[in-house]
Amino acid sequence: MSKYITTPIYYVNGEAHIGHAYTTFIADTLTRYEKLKGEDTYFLTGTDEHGQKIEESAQKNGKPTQEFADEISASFKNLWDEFEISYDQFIRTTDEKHKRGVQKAFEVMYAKGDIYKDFYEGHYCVSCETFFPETQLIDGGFCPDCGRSTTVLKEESYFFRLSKYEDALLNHYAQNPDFILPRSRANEVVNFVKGGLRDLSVTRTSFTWGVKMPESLNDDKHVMYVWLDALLNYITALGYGNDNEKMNYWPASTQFVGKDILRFHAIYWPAFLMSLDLPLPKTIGAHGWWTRDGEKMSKSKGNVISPKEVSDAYGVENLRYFMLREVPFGQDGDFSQRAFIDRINSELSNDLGNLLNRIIGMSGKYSAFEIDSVDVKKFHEKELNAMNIVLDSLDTFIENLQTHRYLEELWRLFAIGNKAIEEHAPWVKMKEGKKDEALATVALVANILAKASIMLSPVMPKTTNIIADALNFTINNASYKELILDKNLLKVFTIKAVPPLFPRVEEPLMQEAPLATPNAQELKVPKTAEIVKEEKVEEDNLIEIGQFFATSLKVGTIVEAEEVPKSKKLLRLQVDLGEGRNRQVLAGIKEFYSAESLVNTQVCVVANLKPAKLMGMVSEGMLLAAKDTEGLSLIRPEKPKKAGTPIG
Ligand code: ME8
Repeated sequence: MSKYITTPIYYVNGEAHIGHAYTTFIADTLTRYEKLKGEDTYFLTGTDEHGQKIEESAQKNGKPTQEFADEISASFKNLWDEFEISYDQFIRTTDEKHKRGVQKAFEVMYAKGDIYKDFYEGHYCVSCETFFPETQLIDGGFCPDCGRSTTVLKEESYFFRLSKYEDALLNHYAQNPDFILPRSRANEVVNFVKGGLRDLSVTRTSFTWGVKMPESLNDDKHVMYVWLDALLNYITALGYGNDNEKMNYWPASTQFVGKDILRFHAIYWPAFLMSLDLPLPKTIGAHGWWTRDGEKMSKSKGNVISPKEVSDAYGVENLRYFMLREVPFGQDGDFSQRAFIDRINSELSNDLGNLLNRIIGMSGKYSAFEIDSVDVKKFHEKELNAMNIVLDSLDTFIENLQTHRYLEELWRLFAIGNKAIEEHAPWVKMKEGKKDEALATVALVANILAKASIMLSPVMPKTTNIIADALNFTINNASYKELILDKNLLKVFTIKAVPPLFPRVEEPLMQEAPLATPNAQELKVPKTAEIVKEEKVEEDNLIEIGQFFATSLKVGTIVEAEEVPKSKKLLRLQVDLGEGRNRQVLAGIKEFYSAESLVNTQVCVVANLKPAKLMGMVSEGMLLAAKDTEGLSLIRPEKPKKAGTPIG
């Protein structure tokens, strides 16, 4: 059976960060693994380019929307090309073929009676491109997913009869326990559906940057809801609604998503497919988040790490290994250079790199680099059995998407090799005149390395090719069959020396980038280059008085203040802005002010910032402060003013 593997299509509102790289690395690894096994595999990735969020990002950047989308989409594609991601297709939702496919799907659902026209009134979060019922809003107005403020929209809209598919979905989850992996994530989806599904608004009239309605509906006031448009990419890429050329790959075998978009993929997507009478994907694999100081890394928060920067410093294959090994699939992980360096030094350099160097060295001394497996079975049956048990166990781990367990088990092979060398001490055997035994140990380890490199190749394709080259074989489906499935040993060959594959890393190779969350950004001491850049921006970019007044500055009285546990920088303040309720403001000023000293003092607050979440808490404003080399000082009114007094 053929395999079809997908990543989410990434929004073009900012460049890729390591969260996107992670999803793409896992999908690439699984694709390479399936291809190694000889499966006919198709791998799709791409970019999601419609919707209000993209329109707004383009405006902010002063570019026409399509031009902006072209640039960011190309930056994703170029990065994946530089990383040698083995995708078969890079889809863009602005591709004409995709748009036609979406229109076709809309027509099919409409003809079936699954789409109807009505009115929608609700709270809409532009950042998440989602409506939320009032009961789900935080403090009556803020988005439950991202904490930003929502806007009330009343629109004529087409609706998809999601409610109709409630039972069918529940049935599908019950009968297909691997539909959502890890299985622990399935409960939240099941509970959400059991809570009742409302029909889904699938068109918008408030903006125009989207796929147009099918001509047959003759209703060009509407454009498609971005999630309907985006989800359908997985079939339009295969020619749905056009030539159906690659529809033989459908249903997908594994669709990778971050847990943030599991609901869309495990509820809406299968319901759309049922409506189109298409089979459902076998598995939706939902991984956790890469965080920074405990917060999800995201383009809109600006706290991201660039995959290019990391790969330039540490190498892309080391990065792939680290990301897949460090975090159990489905769980969150904090990106730490320390942890990364530890894994490079101990697992890659010591366990793998040194083992290879040791046998190259020994075979050079004992047998002029010739390696012969002829006596391996005789002297190392125990090790061969242990090795085969490990090799046989690996498939289950990767098929269950447990990449960390896969690599952990794979590393047992190197432990078997290292232990065999210690126990059998070939240098002693040589002195005792037992050359055949010494050479058998060296050959055992060469075989372990060969088999391990085949299985490691989906994660580290280039590095393992170098190892295979040293061991005089090629990693491909034929060698997979020969050495892994048939459990054969290497034929006689001459081993080659290799350049150091994993140089030890003594100290961090990247400067720890400053956190760019709103508060921290405000408080950051600019480096000289930044000052120059900012001054230049000021010169080139004078603002109108109206732009200044777009910022609502107010006097606030701090009513309560406390430290945020586990945060070096943050204080949590309750600030009275004369609104009848206090605002919670998280301010990065802990190093400069004690919580007690702030209570009952006045500050200047930016009062109309979109709320942001810091360390899981909503912050609804920002304090003005000045910082130089001597420290930070809050900006306060010269004389006390009534809370809420406007500044300007
Ligand atoms: O959601 N940690 O696009 P997007 C791990 N266009 N993975 C992360 C991550 C993080 N901190 N941040 C992002 C969209 N990702 C939609 C998808 S699909 C039909 C439409 C990864 O650019 C993760 O895979 O916000 C997440 O699901 C995806 O990027 C979201 O990318």
